[in-house]
Amino acid sequence: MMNMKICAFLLAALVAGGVSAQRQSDIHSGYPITPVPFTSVKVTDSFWGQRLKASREVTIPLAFSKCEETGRYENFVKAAHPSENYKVEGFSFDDTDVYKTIEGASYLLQTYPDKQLEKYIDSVLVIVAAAQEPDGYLYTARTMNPKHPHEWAGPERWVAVENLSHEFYNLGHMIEGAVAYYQATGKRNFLDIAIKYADCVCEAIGDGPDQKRLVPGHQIAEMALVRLYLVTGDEKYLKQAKFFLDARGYTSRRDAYSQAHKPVLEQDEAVGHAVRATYMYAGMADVAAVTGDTAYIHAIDRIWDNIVSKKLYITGGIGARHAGEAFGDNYELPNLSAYNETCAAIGNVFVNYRLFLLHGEAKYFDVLERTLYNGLISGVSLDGGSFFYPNPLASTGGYSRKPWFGCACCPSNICRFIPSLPGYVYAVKGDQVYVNLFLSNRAELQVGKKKLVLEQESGYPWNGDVRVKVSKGNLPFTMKIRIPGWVQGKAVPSDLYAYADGQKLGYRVTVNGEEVSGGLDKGYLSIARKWKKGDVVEIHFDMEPRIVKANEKVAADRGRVAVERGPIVYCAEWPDNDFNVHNILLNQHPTFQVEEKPDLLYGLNTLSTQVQVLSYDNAGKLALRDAKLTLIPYYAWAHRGEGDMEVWLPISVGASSATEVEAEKQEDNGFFRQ
Ligand code: FUB
Ligand code: ZN
Repeated sequence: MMNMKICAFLLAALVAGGVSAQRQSDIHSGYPITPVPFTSVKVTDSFWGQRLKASREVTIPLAFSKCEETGRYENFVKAAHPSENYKVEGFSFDDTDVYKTIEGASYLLQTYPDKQLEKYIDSVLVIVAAAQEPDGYLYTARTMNPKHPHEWAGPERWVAVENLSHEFYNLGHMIEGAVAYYQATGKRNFLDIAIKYADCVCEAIGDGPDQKRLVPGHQIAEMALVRLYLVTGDEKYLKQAKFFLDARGYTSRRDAYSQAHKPVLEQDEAVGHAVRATYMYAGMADVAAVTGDTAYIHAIDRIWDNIVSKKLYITGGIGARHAGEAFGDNYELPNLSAYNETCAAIGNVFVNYRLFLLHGEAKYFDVLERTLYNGLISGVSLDGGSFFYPNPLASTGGYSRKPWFGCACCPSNICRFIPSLPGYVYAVKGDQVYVNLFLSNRAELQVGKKKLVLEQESGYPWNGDVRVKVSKGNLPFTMKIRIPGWVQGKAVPSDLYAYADGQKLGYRVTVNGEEVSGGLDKGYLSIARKWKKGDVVEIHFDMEPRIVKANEKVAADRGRVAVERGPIVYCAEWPDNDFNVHNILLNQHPTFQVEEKPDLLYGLNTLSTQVQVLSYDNAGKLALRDAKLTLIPYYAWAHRGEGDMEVWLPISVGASSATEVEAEKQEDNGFFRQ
C-alpha cells in the first residue's frame, strides 16, 4: 500500500501542476529526513570546486566523445535499422554509458545552464528514441540484429536477464538519466522513452499468469523504478521495484555472486559482486522509505554492520576480490590485490546516504565521508580526464588511470556522481537542519515553510575550521552539526580500525563567539535557538596526523599502520621517496610534520616522518638507514607515473618485505583494459 505521506506529496505536485513543481520531487522523497537537493547548494569550495570544474570541463565532454568514438551512439543508429549483417560488439550494457553521461550532464545543467549542451543531448536522444522498438523495448545489443544478438543477450528477450544480458540494468540507468534530464530541463523527451521501456518490462515481468518471474542479474532497476514512481506517481513502478527485490532468491538464479543465495530479507552479510550488492541495498532502502516496510531496513542494517565491521577498506573502498568483482570473506582485505572498483565506492556512498536518511545517525556520514575523500575520488584523476577501475591500497607498479575502458562503467559513474555531490551537504527534518559535510558553499534551504540561507566557509579537508553563517532567515530551528568520528577517536563505527593512540581530538563550536557546550546525540551537536540573519557558527576540529591499526584478524594489515589526518587517508609513493616505500619501518611512536604544498598535485598537504629503510649490504647482512618518509593523500597517487605505493606502512619488522607484497598479486579479469 502506498505510503500516505508520499501520496499527499504527489498530490501536491500534481495540483501545483507545473513542471517546476514536479522538478522539486526528489529522488529521496519518502525518507524521514529530507535532503537539500544539489540544485540548492552552490559550491564555492576550492577542493570540491576544482573537482566540479574538472567534471564539467573535462570528464563529461570526454565521456560524450568516447560514446561517439567507440560506437556507442552508432549502436542506437544500427538498432533503428536492424540488419543481420551487424556484428554486435562491446558489452551488453554499453547503452548505459550514454544514459549515465546524460545523467551527469543533467546535474551540471541545473547549476550551469548550457543551451549548447542541452542541444547536444537532445540530438543524442533523437537517435536513442529511434532505436526503441514499438512496444518500448530498448536494448541495442539485441535490436540491431535480433537473429544474432550479443553473446550475453540470449536468443530471446529476457532469457539471459538473470545472467549477463543486463536488459534490466540498462532500464535502470536509462530511468536514472531520464529523470535527471527531465528535472534539469523540464523536457520529457528522455523521460517518455524510459517510461515506455519501463512499461514494457512491467508488462512482461512479474507474478501474473502471463508474466515471466525474473529478477535483474545486475541490480539498479530497483532504485530507479522507485525514482520513476516518485516522478510519475504511477504505483506500478514501485510494485515492480518491490517485485524485483521480493522475488530474488526464489527464481532460478540462486547464487551469492548475484545476492540471490537467500531472500533479500534474510540476508545479513555483504556477498558477491560489490556493485550489484550496493545497488540492491540502496534499492531496498528506497522501497522501505516509501512503503514503510521495516523488514528491508532490518536487513540492510545487518548487512551494513557486516561491511563496516569486516569488509571495509580504510579508504572506504569495498569489494576485495578481482574474481567476481566481489566482496571477500570477513576480514579478507588484501592491499596490493584489492579490487575496490570505483563503482562500488559510489554504491557504498548510496547505501550510507540512504541509511542516514532513514536513521539520522552521523556514523553513516562518517563512512560516506571516508569513502568520498579517499576510495571514491581516487577513481578519477585530478584533471578529470582519466580513471581507475580498481583502487588498490598498494602498488609495485603497473597502475595508471586510463581515459576510458572497454567496460566503461567507472568513468560514466564518475560522470554522474561528482556533479551530484552538492546534494550530500545538508538535510532537513522538520525544524532540524543537518550539516553533514564541510565545504564552502551557499545553500538555500526550506525549513518548514520558511526559507533559510546558509553560507559555509571551510578549510576542509586541510584544516578543521568551518564557519556557517545564517545569511537569510529569522526563525527557530536546531542546527545539527556532525562531529566526525575521526574527531571523536572512532576511525570507523566498528572495531575494524582504531586510532593507535586511542585518543579523542578536541573540537570547539561557538555561536556569535559564545561557546556551545552539550553532549552529542547520534553524533551531532545540536544548537536550538531562534536564529537571525548574521548569526555565525564557528567550528574548529583539531586535525592531527594519526596512526590507525587494523583489527588483528585482517591478515594483510598485521604489523602495519595507516596514516590519516582529518578525513584524508595518506599513502607513501615513489616520487616523494628515494627508497622503496615497501622496505621501511616506521618508528614505534612516529611523529609527523604537516606541510602545505600549494603547487603539488592541485594543492595538498603532505605529511612526513622519520623511518628506517631496510636493505641488504654486500655481505648479505640486513642494513638500516634513517630516512624521511613523505606521504601524500591516497586520492592523489599515480599522477606522476607508475610505481610503488603503500597505504599500510610496516611498523613491525616482519611486515617490511617487498617479496611478501609481490606474492599477493592476482589475475586481471580484463574488464578494465582500454
Ligand atoms: O556489469 C555492469 C558493470 O560492469 C558492473 O557494475 C561493473 O562491476 C562491471 O562489471
Ligand atoms: Zn565500474
